[in-house]
Amino acid sequence: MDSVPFTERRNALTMNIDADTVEDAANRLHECNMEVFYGYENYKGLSDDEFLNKLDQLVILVKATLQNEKGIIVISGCGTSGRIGFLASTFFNQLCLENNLPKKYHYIIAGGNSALVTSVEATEDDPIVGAAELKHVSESFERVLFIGITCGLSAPFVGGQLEYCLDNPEKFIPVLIGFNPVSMARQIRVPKWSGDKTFYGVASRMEKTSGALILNPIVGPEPISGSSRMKSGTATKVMLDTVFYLASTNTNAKARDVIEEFKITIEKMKNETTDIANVIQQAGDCMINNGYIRYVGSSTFGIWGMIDASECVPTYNSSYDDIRGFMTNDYFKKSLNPESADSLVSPALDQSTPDDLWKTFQDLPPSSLIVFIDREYHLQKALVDKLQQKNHRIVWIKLLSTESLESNSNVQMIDFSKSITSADVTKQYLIAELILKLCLNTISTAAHILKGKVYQNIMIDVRVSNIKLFYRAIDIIKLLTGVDKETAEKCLIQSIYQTNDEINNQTIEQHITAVANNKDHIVPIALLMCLSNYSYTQAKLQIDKCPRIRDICTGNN
Ligand code: S6P
Repeated sequence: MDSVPFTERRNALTMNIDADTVEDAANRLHECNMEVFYGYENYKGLSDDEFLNKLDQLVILVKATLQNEKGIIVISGCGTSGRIGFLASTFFNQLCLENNLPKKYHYIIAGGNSALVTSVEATEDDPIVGAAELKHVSESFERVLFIGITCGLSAPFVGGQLEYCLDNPEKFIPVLIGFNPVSMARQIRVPKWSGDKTFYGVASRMEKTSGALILNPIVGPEPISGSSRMKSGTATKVMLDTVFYLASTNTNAKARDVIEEFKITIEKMKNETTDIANVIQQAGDCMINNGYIRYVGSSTFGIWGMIDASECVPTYNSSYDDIRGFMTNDYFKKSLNPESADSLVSPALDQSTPDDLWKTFQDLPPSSLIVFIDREYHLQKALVDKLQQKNHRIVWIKLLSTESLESNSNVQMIDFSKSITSADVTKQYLIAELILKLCLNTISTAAHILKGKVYQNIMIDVRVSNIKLFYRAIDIIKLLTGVDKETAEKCLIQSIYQTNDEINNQTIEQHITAVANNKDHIVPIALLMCLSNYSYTQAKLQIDKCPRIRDICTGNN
């Protein structure tokens, strides 16, 4: 167990979350969220003194870069890590403009803009592309503070960038954010990294390099194992917001003070557990009955909605339509890096007017659930009324809005506004964003649990779309069936290629490419092949008959 990285371990608090009541599930997820701040086992999470000192050092580096005319801060990551970097750079660039500074923050996400709201997981395995993108964005600057985020200390895309920084110390200061000790960094070689390099090699080199900074507090295993969009994503957001906030404002406060304020507010989310649990129940009922969930928001609140929705596709192999987020203004489009006109851009990037939204929502399946984020509930009242006439369920997440719910309304409100008491407007907004992230993660995660996509606390139906996920899938099959690694890998590969024959002549990269053309439940089929000694064809037939993946593992299929 000790060699399993913290970010891949199973959390003892959620071992049976798939059998919990919705209220208990909401409580368990909240307790896991608080581990980010209070720590896990003997580790102190974001309250660790050594870590907080390093965070204060980073504040000094950011401040210096903000004041340097030829300086830029580049934040990079894959999947959720890249999305959180994008949101931080968007928010703090806005603050730069308000402080009469040019935009000093630049984001890079593996897979480009479309990866912000769709799954482009395979790109995280490419260190060459990562380094080339960093070189490109930093070309016209003399000093670059590079912040590479990879929660598992594993993504080669970020590894290649850190290596490039280490090779060019006169220009770059490399900072690594992740949530494992360096000894647990990924040691697996990837085909595109020459000289047998690994992420572990780069992280070890950083440890020995003066001026390079590694920020890797241990926040403990994810509530759903490996789902780093949850706690690791939260910790990333808190760290970036704390550092950038302190560097942009005239204050004597230290990282500890700001993190404490985040912690106290997040703790208060517990007061809304009953309302959160009600919404989880409605979201679960909606998904079980093939309804859709929609989030409607504007500015960064709307972007958080789109991001939460899009992450369910790779995490639970859910369909693109199950949960989607919509923007009511063009804030998202305006925040994007310019890309070539022919680059793939998701339709979700478009903002929608109330009329557009009605056109899209009028054909929603019966009993769908529409979540209005903060001020959008009142701004879109005409749409709310039309949706209610069609008997859809309406949820209002109230954050900073000062309006109230009409009396006799049957809208389900979760009111966090009373917990957001910070006197500082910037901090109020950052805290509201964090609460929103946690609330949406809780709703979408728990709804998938109710739909049967999780067994104990394992996301069984994960899409095997990169090397990390390929090895995670093998571990899941081994753990749940007791077979050895070779058998697990053999069945997984047969399931990927949809064949009863053994495949021995393909590389891991080819396996990942083959996944892109396979819409099947790859891991559940492989699981059943191992559990019941079925051929691929037999297992596929069985899975097609049994919609609840959880039932395969409990023998109820
Ligand atoms: C996790 C999410 C993934 C990860 C991505 C990067 O819930 O689905 O997209 O963010 O794989 O992981 P890491 O460990 O490099 O931050």
